[in-house]
Amino acid sequence: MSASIVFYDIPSSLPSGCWSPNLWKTRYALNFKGIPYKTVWVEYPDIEAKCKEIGAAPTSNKADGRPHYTLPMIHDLSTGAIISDSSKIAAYLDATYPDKPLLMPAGTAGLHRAFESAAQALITPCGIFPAHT
Ligand SMILES: N[C@@H](CCC(=O)N[C@@H](CS)C(=O)NCC(=O)O)C(=O)O
Repeated sequence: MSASIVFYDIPSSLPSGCWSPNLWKTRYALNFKGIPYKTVWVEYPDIEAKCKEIGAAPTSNKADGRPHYTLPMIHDLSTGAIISDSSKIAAYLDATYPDKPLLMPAGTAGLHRAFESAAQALITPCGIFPAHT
């Protein structure tokens, strides 16, 4: 089956190529659902330019109000949808491909949001994600 989804990931020198937990969430989601995809590797400093190039929306705003563009991002060539943010991508994949195994079974969206919020609150003070400039 040919890939109808383009998955934008950040490269590394690791054997797997990928390194970021945020990006792994989407790679895992695509693999779990069995949706064929093609990876396009985007170096960290090129993320904003690539997102703007393909017309992706920013995922948040920086402290000074400028738009903040992040990966993961997918471009679904069969629908034209361009989605950023691993949670939104997971919700999109379940809504668009409900015949594949569900990432968030019915009635569990709140549980997933609560888990993500709690995990983020624990991880952020560790300094893993410094404030962006
Ligand atoms: N909550 C977001 C976090 C996305 C995120 O922070 N991505 C980082 C890579 S791990 C990024 O693209 N940062 C680009 C930048 O800050 O310029 C998600 O899960 O997608």
